[in-house]
This record gives sequence, structure tokens and C-alpha cells, in this order.
Amino acid sequence: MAKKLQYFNINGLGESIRYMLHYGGHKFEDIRYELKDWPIQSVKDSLPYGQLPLYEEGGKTLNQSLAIARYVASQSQLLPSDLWQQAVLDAVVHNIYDFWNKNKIAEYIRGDAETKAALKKQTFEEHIPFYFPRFEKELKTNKGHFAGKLTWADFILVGMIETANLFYGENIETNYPTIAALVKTIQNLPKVKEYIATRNPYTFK
Ligand SMILES: N[C@@H](CCC(=O)N[C@@H](CS)C(=O)NCC(=O)O)C(=O)O
Repeated sequence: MAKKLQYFNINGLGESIRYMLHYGGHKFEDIRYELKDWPIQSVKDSLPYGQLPLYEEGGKTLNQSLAIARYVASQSQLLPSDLWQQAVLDAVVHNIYDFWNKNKIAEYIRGDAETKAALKKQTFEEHIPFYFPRFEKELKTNKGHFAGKLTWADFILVGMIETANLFYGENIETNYPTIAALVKTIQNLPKVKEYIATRNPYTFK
């Protein structure tokens, strides 16, 4: 049965999953909703917890972006078989989400100019300086990847960075050379590159 991913027409919590589906050569229905049209009540009511992303395969559904990402990674040779390494990568992706959740992005999206400026300031003065040197160090000591080779954790970091860059209109990875190199590596994976070239650029105003 067909695979399906429902998410908004932005990168957000969905793009790393899309990247991994393309990387793994999976055919899937890429269903997107425009943020400006949300909530589409009939869609929201059909979601188990009222939120996106939602993944469907073989008549079954899975919510929670990290659960979906981990499953898709397992189907795309992006999850190591060693259980300790899996646990280390689980910790990595939760560290990345901790960073992301500190930015209060829902508040940022809804906020007026003053709120946006204050939240952005906090992200750039507190959260990036705390998390990014740590991510940079982990990548540097592991040959540019979190696990010494390409895994789903690399995709999750790049997805979050691209999302932050969309919302803040910046390149937040610029001062972190190993992170910046990883962003390029993922974007240049042949199937990911092909996908990026076929989709419209994301916008946020
Ligand atoms: N913990 C959930 C969070 C999901 C979430 O916050 N989804 C947001 C978009 S990024 C959403 O659906 N917002 C619309 C709504 O709540 O109505 C996950 O990681 O999947």
C-alpha cells in the first residue's frame, strides 16, 4: 500500500523525513497544507493528536515526527544496527529537539514584530551559543557525522537548521564549519538534491 506523509508546505518537522524518504528511494505521497489555511478542521479532526506530521504505510498511521523519522531511517539504512549506537543517536536527536523547543517557534510565528525580535535575540544570544558548539564538537570528533557515518541524526540537525534559517532569515550554521559542511553534504546527496530542485522554495513572512 502507498506511503503517505502529511505535513505543512514548509520544512519544519517534516523536511528531514522527506529527505530520508527520497534518500532511501521510497515512493510516497507528499501531502502538504498551507499554513495560512490552517486549521483545516476536517484534516485536524482526522489526525490522532490533531497535529502534523502524520505518516501512513500499509493502512497504518504513525504520528510524532521523531518516531516517523526513526522508522523511515530504519527503512533507508540510516539507523545503525548496534543498540548502543542507536541509543546515542536517540540522545542526539532529543538534544537537537531540546534546542528547537527552546526557540518557542509557535509563539514566534504568531508574535508581533517586538515579540519576534525578542525571541530571535534569545535564540541567537543564548540557545545557539549553548547548543551549536556542542553539536560542532560531536560532529568534529566523529568525522563530520554524529556516528562517524551518515545517519538519521545528521538529517534531523540539518532539517532543524534549515527551518531556523527560514524563520529567522539567517544562516545560523555559518560560524560552525563542521555543521555548515554537514548541511552541504545532506543537501548534495544526489536524491535529496534532485528533490530540492523540484520543489518550490519555502517562504515565511
Ligand atoms: N511532538 C510533535 C509536535 C507536532 C507539532 O507541533 N506539529 C505542529 C506543526 S510543527 C502542528 O501540527 N501544528 C498545528 C496544530 O497544532 O494545529 C511532533 O514532533 O510531531
